[in-house]
Amino acid sequence: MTRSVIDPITRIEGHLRVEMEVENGVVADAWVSGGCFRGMELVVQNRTPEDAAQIVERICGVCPVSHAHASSIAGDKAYGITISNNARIIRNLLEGAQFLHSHILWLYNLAALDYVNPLNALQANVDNAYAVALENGLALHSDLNQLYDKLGAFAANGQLSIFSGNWFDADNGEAYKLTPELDLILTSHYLEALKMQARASEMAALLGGKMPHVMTSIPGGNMWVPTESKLDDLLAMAIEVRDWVNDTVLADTVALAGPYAEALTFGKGCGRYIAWGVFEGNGWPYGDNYIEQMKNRYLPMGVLDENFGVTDVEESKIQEYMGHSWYKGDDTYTSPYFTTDPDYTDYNVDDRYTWVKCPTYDGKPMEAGSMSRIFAAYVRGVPFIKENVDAVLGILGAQPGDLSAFQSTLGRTAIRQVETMYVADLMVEWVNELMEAIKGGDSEYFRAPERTTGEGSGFWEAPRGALYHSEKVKDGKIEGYQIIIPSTWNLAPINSEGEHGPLEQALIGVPVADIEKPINALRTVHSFDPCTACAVHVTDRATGKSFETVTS
Ligand code: NFE
Repeated sequence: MTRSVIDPITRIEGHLRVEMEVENGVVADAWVSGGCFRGMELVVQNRTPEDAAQIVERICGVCPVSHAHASSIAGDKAYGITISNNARIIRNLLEGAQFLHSHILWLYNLAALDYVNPLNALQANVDNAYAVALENGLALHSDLNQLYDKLGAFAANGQLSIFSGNWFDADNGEAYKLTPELDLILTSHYLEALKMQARASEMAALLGGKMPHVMTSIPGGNMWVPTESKLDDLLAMAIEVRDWVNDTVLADTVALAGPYAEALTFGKGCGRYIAWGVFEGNGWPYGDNYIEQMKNRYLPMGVLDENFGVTDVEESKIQEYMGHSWYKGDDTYTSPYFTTDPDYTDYNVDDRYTWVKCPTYDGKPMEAGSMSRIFAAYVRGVPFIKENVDAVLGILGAQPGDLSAFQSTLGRTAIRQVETMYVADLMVEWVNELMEAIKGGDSEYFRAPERTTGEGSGFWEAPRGALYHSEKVKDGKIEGYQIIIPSTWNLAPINSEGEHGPLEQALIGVPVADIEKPINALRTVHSFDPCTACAVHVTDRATGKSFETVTS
């Protein structure tokens, strides 16, 4: 038995450590530790819900829009507001722009370097690379000769910058397996992706005043007022990103499936999934029927069991357990009455080893994220998702409807591309929908509060998965606030029943040829697209301002 540790994990957001026990070349046990302590919920105490939506999005620079929206939905509910149809479309557009930014950035600029070695591209025959691209249906938007020369100059310079420190030199049979020609083609997409994620961000900035940390979505709707020229710009950018996405993301991921087929055999995780749903549907409004609203989202809500059976979310089944995290006590709290007293003790995997709390649903660990959303959408019969998921299953040699074929490290990586394509398509549809609504004379974007005392929970999705904000408001001021973040579900430690969290379970069974460079473990971590800046939050009971203290 040997220990293998990756600390810090790079090419993610935040501070994450993974410790594994390796036996006979396979991970036998694993512990995931979030090493960053924050305190965002405290900051919004005694402030207005409008302020809260602006403040809580500072949790993260990758998914601020999702936090603004989950907070705004909680505020809408506390204030008794149903937002206008225009505000619904604009929130969808703003959220969609951020999803595209995040998914493109994650695939190409964060995860791909586990599979693609840009320096190996220098061994390529450029003419052959063109032929390989044509044979495999891979997009050619860049001049590969120019890129080859540029890479040569870059390598000769000796300062490898972001390409240094990776495990490109690992020589253990499981490391980098692409031909130099494929490495060259995919490196061209890596560089194009830098522009495309920026373009998606530009859409968010246009709709939100700036990005990250947009300014326009607040309880009551959205403050962005479209003009003809802004809508034109938005449509042009949405089409540009959609066309690039449709050309690249899925074909590129499929190109990895041959050389890295082994990554389809490990990394399953806990096999249970939650999605709260995102992008409000066009049967608007749904009035007080929030469950119906969540089921009718473009990516609908769903809680999935081991057999992909879907049920509706019940808020009271969400709990958080503290016993393995650096907080006082071993209690389990039930939604929305969570509380937290931070209390750092030593890093000890037999006791407490992370700042990440342990959320469970019905007592079980649950995976959040793109795969959960796609599974929920597939089971609920969303046409685009069904069609494209079945097409990908065909490419993987699996039967239509066999969702279990995705339950692996590379499956999780591949299925996210269906979502990227779906959102890229929807962005164009929503711009057109907004234009039609305005042409039809609809100019309502914002509604004032119906009341100033109330409470509400915003169930929504960030790119990394199910996001929950809950608030209690009295006379227009926040008395209690709670957040559960997607990565908190995925990076959760062992629960009160001794069951490992989703990423920990995914790591167990991963082959490790070299404990110094456990690249399959890194691929598995990246397949979850973790963010520890998002994952760790506290409400300090000692101040008397936590949700639990107020309500009990
Ligand atoms: Ni910091 Fe976030 C997303 C949220 S995940 S990236 O997506 O919520 O922890």
